[in-house]
Amino acid sequence: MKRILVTGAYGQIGTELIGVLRKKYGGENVIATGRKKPPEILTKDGPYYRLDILDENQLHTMLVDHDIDIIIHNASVLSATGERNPQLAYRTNVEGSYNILEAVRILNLDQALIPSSIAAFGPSTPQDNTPNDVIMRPTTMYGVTKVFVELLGEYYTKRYDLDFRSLRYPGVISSEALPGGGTTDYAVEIFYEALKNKKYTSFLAKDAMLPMMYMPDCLKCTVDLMEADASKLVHRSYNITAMSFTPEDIANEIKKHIPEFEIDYEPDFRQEIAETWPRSIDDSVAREEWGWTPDYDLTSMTKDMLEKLSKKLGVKY
Ligand code: AKB
Repeated sequence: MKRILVTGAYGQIGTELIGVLRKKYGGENVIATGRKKPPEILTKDGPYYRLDILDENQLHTMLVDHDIDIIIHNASVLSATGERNPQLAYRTNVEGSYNILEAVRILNLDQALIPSSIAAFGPSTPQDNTPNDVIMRPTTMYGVTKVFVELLGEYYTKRYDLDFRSLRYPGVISSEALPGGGTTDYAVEIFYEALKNKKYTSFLAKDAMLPMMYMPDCLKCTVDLMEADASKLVHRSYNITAMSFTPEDIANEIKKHIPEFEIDYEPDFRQEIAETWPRSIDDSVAREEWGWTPDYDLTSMTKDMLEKLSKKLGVKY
């Protein structure tokens, strides 16, 4: 059985990914790590350790002591926080990912899966149905660090035969842990506000269309890429998507369940970030090379989100 270490385990994706991996690989074989005190969900079925990815000695010791085969490196500063604090984003995303790749190389581990993002694209990228292989000149610090991670990982694959894999996550919608510091976070906040207050003020404009995905699909593509047969992978960094919508589209979908829900718009600096990203992306390369297909669209995601969140918040609609 493979032993997997996940960084940033208490984040939006990590929190749910740990549960899925522990079910498949066994609690003791999935090591959750992060810098904060973990929520109970991360400690009940397996180990959680404090880990600072900028501390190379601590990182190497942990990988050796726990006999790790695969690292999923989720710790990352996202787009909005990255614009507020570019230096922090640089250190965490660039130096952190470099430390991970070096550790995998030196210790000869089986695989490093380091997520990228639609933020790796920029204003000169075609914004509709953006292809997998295309010009990438992002204008945010987060985007710059993600292009770096993709290129460095691919360099390590070519130069050292290291098994690097990456997914360009779109905005991820989920009901368990909240996202933190991203431009697509509105698509989660809107559900909490719709259930609690029947009203939401969007920090993106009404027509800001972005690629998105529901958490079950995000977990599926992450595990599927990790488990994909290496001989089938022609690429190493993959576009991945399930749907594209605007704040107005999702508000209209929510209104089908909560007719009195209202939305207004006060775009802030995150709107400028969104305008540099694709409106929709073409994930046919992931579909061809390792069989990716999403299960949820806007309608099924909205229904499921409202059901799950209303139970969690104890609010009827
Ligand atoms: C963000 O909005 O920064 C992230 C992302 C798309 O990578 N959710």
